[in-house]
Amino acid sequence: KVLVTGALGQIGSELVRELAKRYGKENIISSDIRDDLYEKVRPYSTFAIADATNALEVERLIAKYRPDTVYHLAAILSASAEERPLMAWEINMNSLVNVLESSRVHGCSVFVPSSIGAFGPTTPKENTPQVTIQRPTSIYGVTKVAGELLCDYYHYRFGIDTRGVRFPGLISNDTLPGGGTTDYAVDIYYSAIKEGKYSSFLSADTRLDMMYMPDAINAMIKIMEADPSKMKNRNAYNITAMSITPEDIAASIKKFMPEFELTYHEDHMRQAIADSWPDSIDASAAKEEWGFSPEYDLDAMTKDMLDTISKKQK
Ligand code: VAH
Repeated sequence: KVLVTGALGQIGSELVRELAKRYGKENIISSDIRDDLYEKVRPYSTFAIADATNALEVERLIAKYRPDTVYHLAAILSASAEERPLMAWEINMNSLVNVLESSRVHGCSVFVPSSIGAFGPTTPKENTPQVTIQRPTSIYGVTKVAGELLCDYYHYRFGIDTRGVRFPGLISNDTLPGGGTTDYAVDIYYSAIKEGKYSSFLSADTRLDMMYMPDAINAMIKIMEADPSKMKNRNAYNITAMSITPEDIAASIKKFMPEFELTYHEDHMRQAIADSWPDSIDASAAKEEWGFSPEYDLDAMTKDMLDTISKKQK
């Protein structure tokens, strides 16, 4: 059995669907603090409303359904976190402690996502190593580094099977992201279809690691099925599929929509967050230790995004 917290979010809704396909919907439990997007997961799982920051609700959920694996996706993303730093710390950290504690008691394996946001301005920006300086300047990054360390601690101190990856920006067409710095890379495709143009809140030369959601979902399942004896890094594997700028995405969209126009209106807060992150990270450890291999490059992602969104708009 698998439990997904934050199941109605950008990653969760697609992960639940893929898990049901592979393991059977009767083995999937999805939870979120609200149920307004419940329809997204209803056909693929048993849904339960739960506030992951409430220890008793998390314990009740895990004690009732006894999952073997928990994918803990409930969290506040970087831009929203920067607006409400203390709330973001409480949500991201208290929910993680609750999931780790109940998983310790019930012996669950735990997947916890970190992010390229776990790096800061003093981290090497090009080909960022798996093990390097991590002094993030966003509260989101602080919660990601603290999360990586807490997951390592639960593994070494209590023997809990904790695993995780550092996600790049994730691009998807099922559920919109909320409050992320890389959300421009999702919005641009919807706007291209709707209006034939887009105004980016990150500047033209802002280079960031990105990945198409199907590759992220495959990586999340692959790492939890991997042979743990080969895993040296465990909780924070760098993974990425491409290192791109808004200009790169616009050039790719123009191959399918030649009239597409990209303009800019900088959002200083999200620009400052993006500028503190690496330009490109080194994913060789994930490739060597558990066979990570993304399939979508920029043009393949662009084609699939534009096709899927235009079908949804009809
Ligand atoms: C965010 N999409 O923008 C998330 C992610 C690397 C970016 O952590 O906050």
